[in-house]
Amino acid sequence: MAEDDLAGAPAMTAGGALLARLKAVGIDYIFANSGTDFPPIIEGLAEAEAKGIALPQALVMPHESAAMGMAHGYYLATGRAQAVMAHTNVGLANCAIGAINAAMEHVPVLLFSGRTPVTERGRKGSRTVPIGWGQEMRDQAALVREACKWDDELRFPEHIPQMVDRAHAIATSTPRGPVYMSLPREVLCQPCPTEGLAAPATMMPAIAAPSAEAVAQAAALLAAAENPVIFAQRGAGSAEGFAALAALAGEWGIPVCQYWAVQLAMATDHPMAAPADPGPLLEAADVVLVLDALAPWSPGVHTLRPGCKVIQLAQDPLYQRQPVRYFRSDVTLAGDVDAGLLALKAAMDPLLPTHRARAESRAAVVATRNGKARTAVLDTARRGGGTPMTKDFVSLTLSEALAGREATVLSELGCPLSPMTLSHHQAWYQEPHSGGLGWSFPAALGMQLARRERLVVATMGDGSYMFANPVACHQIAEALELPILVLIVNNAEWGAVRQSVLGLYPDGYAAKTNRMPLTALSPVPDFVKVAEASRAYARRVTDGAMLAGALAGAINHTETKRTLALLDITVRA
Ligand SMILES: Cc1ncc(C[n+]2csc(CCOP(=O)(O)OP(=O)(O)O)c2C)c(N)n1
Ligand SMILES: [Mg+2]
Repeated sequence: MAEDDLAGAPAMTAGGALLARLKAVGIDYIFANSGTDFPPIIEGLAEAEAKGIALPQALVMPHESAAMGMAHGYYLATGRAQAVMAHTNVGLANCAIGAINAAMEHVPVLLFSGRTPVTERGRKGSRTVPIGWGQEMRDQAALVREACKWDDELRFPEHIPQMVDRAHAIATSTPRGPVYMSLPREVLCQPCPTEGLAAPATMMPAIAAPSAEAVAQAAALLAAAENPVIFAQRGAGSAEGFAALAALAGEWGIPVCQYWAVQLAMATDHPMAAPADPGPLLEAADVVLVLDALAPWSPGVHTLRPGCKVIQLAQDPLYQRQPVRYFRSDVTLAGDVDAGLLALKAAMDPLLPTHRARAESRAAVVATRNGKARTAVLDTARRGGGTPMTKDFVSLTLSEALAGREATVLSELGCPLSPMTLSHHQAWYQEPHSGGLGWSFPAALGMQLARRERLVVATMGDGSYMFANPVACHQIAEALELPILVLIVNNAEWGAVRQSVLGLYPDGYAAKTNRMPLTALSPVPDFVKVAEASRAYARRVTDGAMLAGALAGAINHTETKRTLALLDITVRA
């Protein structure tokens, strides 16, 4: 549109137009932490309200890490990308860990932050206060560029519809991930034509799918294998993918190893669900199917048999953003895991009659082996119920408390997966492999926002709870009435860091100290009081014998009183 064409056309503040366009492409929520760059956005919200223009719901986020975590959780629950808006460079810096986590997990997020005014005077929105100079950056997008698929700056208000369309289409194209757009204050203050703002998106995402030939090649390899194995880390993509994997593995007698899983690909009590240790499986494997696994095993410890063929299926099966990742891939299938699994199953089904005898005898052997291993895991977990408890005991007891409910459990150094009995594709989420801690509390809030009827349980270490900016998260839970259940598995330390020291220096000086340097968190804060500061239900549990009752009480609270419940559970270091 030429400048002349804009004159006289119906218009609104560009800040409001941006929000209106976000609504049109399907954004439900804007998780926002505002600042002096926001007047045109806030004015736009009010203007749209006054003019009856549909906008996404804008929610106040007292910390940007919560905004990113909630957008992440909301996407995991719904498959719908959301928007985060932050204040200039400083707010964006607080979004960086969330962007790194989102990129790792292929979670699309439309990330925006203001740009300090470009002009010192003479324009609406020009600099007025010293931060106008103080927040200037030579390359603001660089703060998140490594994590983002695309970034650009809004230069003219009339670019808003096409830029939003492009941002959304790129974020939601495979491999999905965050995108970033910077918003200079003067541009947001300008009028933007309203015509077409509510029109459907002009750009559709590109969704990759493997070729039929590649799928047939993978199917032939798996069907002919003596000892096939499946590794899965990021789930099976959807309920359909989950069901397809359960059927495929069951019919063909293929063990499924969920080593360091961040999402559930197979019910933990499925006969083909193997122990999480890749070692014994790889010793025998002649064909391996890797389902969206960044590091399906640890090459320093586990080795493939000579001649073993590897098939990798994922949105980005070669993980192209990672400089170093040398897992072989003889057949590389790029696309969504659920669609890929359905295609693979369809290609393998006709081959089954020829191979049925071998598949059935293998299934019997694998099921017996897995059953024994699972019984041992559950027995060990059951024995961990003293004072203090083990994490495995907490996990088993939580799982028993959730029986019969379609709950979602998150774990960030919280409850381990193996002692749980979980059976649907949205039953389990662990912190992203990027490891930016402080993720599970806000991600659970985002999931609860999307699925208000579901029981969402965020389990996390005491360290992870503190990384989450818990005061901000409790404020959000109360303000938005999000009745999640939070379990802090509290060992008063950064146990993972201590374990890592013991792993590298098992007989070293640090191993012999009473209190290992840089790992202790005592004196631990009174987390019950932190939760109570936002009027949540909160209890401490120190004795394993009391845990089942405490969980029942907390779950009952979330279901009847509909506010957050927190249990601070003392576990062994
Ligand atoms: C933002 C961030 N800072 C630091 C780390 C390093 N780190 C990894 S695990 C861990 C300890 C987590 O402690 P906690 O949640 O209490 O679980 P625990 O290890 O005690 O089981 C730390 C500090 C990280 N992953 N992310
Ligand atoms: Mg800890």
